This record gives sequence, structure tokens and C-alpha cells, in this order.
Amino acid sequence: MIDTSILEFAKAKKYMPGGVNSPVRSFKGINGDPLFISRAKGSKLYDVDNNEYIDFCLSWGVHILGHAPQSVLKAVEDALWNGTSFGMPTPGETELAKLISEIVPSIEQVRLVNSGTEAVMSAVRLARAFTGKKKIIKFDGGYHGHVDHLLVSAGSGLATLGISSTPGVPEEFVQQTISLPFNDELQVFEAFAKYKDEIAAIIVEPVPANMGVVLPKEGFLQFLRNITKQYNSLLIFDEVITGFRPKIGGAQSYFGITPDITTLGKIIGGGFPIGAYGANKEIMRLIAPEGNVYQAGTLSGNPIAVTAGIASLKRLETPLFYETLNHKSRDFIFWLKEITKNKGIVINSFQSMFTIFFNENEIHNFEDVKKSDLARFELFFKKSVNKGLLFSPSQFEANFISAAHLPEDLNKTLDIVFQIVKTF
Ligand code: KE4
Repeated sequence: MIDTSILEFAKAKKYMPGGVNSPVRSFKGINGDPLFISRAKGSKLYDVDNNEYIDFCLSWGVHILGHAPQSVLKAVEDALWNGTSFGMPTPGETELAKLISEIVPSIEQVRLVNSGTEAVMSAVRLARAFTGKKKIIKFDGGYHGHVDHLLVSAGSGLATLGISSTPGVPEEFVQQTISLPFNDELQVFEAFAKYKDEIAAIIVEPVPANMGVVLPKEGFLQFLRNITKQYNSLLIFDEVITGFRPKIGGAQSYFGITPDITTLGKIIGGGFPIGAYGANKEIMRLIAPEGNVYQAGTLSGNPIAVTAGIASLKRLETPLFYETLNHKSRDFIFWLKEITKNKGIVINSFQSMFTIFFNENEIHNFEDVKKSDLARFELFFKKSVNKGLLFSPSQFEANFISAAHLPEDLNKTLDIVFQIVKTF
């Protein structure tokens, strides 16, 4: 039987570059053809041939509740009948902004935008305006969306596709960007010693997910907090993935580190296009129209996306949501580690997000990740798909567990992974 995804892919490539609207979906990095999806519910994803998959990509971390949660769909359905976009402010935007500012420790005020990239682009502009400085420090393998000046030694799709830097980005655009090894305090210290008062901010994924999941070494995030304070630079936590993931307040709440600016996305839109950046009022008051730092968006704070976001965050606030999710995740990761022992596999995890690295050694930064055996990852991924498991299609990405992943899903996954790695 012809695989309909292949037919769909052939058609798509006629009208869209690479047949996709975002590179990592193409499976190009793993020499595969993408699945075309027809629908999803809970922990399951169905391709256009109605093959069922237990989904650990979850739209790259969006669906912490699982796909198409009833409460979110109902709220969105009701909202749709009131219209979809007005280009004027709505009470729902205030409600979502209030929720975010009450939940995320560093945020007193927030600006809603349409993607994580937009949130990061705006946050960096704001940091440069607030400090009057130009240079930005990021970390090798960190990915903060496709904004020009951060496409330097980036992770996610660039690492997946082996794109080290991006044509079309003039050298001048990246001259103010310094990319350093994650977890390397000395190199951060040396950068500040060299550039002193030129550094506007450090932008960091507090737990990088875009080089696969890499944990910050004990004290590293606190070190970044201290050195930015010492040099009057800002600390930007890019929590597009970690926001609302490990606990309701995100990674900053989990580690007890308060950044100056936070970027958010994914989970806060419940599957609709969204991004956000926030900080204390002293910083946010620079944003137009209150201040002169311009940033705008036709669909920013879109009523439907905001409705889905509010409904999602309300579910996350229900008692024991995170205790249940994180307990289930810790259990699953424990057994995943047990069944992959002595197989040249390292598993890094942070509560309900994890990466299965085909690597012999511990992984603390992008250089470590790049030593992973991509051929074995590719084989594992393809065998998993054939058995009805969909992990994120890249060694340089994270996998996610949702509230909708049932014990039988996780046990079935462990059985299948055990069968696959037995052949390795
Ligand atoms: P978007 O512009 O894709 O909404 O967000 C960019 C972004 C910013 N910051 C972090 C930490 C992110 O992880 C992302 C986007 N994540 C990738 C997956 N790792 C999106 C998947 C894709 O590119 O299709």
C-alpha cells in the first residue's frame, strides 16, 4: 500500500521549500520522509494513513496537557463565535497577562506576541535599549528562534541540518553576538573581563533543550545571575520550552533564580501561535507605546490563542498537576535508563522532558552532544516510528511527556525501546 505521507510530501515539495513550514519537521536530518498528520488526541498522533503513534514530540513541547484537551477545545469553540481577531484590545489579553505575571516570578508586565522568535527578538531589543549596550552572550547549541543575530552556533534545526551559520545574515549582524560553551563559567568570566561594559545581556535556555536536554551544572545559573548583576547587564531566560514545564513557575521558579527578562511560548498558547516576553515594570515601561522601544504585531494577543492559553494555564494550576506529571515522568525515565544501560546510550532529563543520546559519555554542553552517534540515533528513531512511537526527529531536540500519557502508553514505550536496543 502506498504510504500516503509520501504522496503528500511529494505534493508539498511542489509548493513549499522542503515541503514543510519548519525545517525540523522534514525528517531531513535523519534521512527520512516526514509523517503527514491527520489528527491527534491525548498522547496519540495519527498520520494520514491512520497509523497511530504515541507522541513524545508534542508539537515540540506545546502539549503538556496532551493533544486537543477537552477544556481547551470547548473554550476555543465558544470564543470562535465571537470573532477571531479585532486589532483592538480585549479583556482576555489582560486575563492571560495577569495569569502570567502572577505565576512567573520575574514578570510584572508582559507583552504577548505570535512566536518564540518574536518574543526573543523583542527581549534582546529591550535589553539593549535598557542597558544602552550592544553585545549579547548566548551559548553554543542554544536556539532562540530564527532571529538574525542569534543564528550563531545555534541548536535545534540548524544543528539537525548541519547548518553552522545562515546565508543571508550579514557578518555585521552577528558581530555583537558572543557564543560560548554552556556550563563554562571561566569563558563567561573571560568574556566579561574582555568586554566589560559592552555586554547588554546573556540569553540562556535555563535548561537547554535545543541541543537535546542538557542540565546546568550546580551553581552555573546563579553564576550567570551574579555576573550580569556585577556588570549591569541583564539576564534573559529563554523559557519558550521550560516555561510552565517543570512546575507552574517554570525553570526560574524551579532553580530559584530570577532573571531580568523572560521569554515564553508554546505551552501558553495551548497549540495556537503565541509568544511572550516579560520583566519588571522598570524594564517593560520602555516598550511602546509607554516607552519608545517599538514592537508590534497584527495578531499579537489574538483572542483565540489567548483563550486557549488561559484554559491551558488554568488546567496547569489544578492541584497535583505537576506532582502527578513529574512523578510519572521520573518513573518512566528511571526505567528508560535501566533498559538502555550498557548500550552506549545516555539519557538526560529535566522533569517531563528528556533526550536519548546515542553517546558513551556524560553530556554537559554542545561539544559533548556533537560526539553522539547520529547513525544510531537515526536507526533508533526509524525503528521506533515503525513500532508506533514518535520521538522528536532529531538528536538535538527534547522529548516530552504529557498529562495524557497513560501508564499503558509509557509501559508500551519501555517494552518497544527494550526490544529495539536489544538489537543494538
Ligand atoms: P518559535 O519562533 O519556533 O515559536 O520559537 C523559537 C524558540 C525560541 N526559544 C526556544 C528555547 C525554542 O525552543 C524555540 C523553538 N523551538 C523549536 C524546537 N526546539 C521549534 C521547532 C521548530 O523550529 O519547528
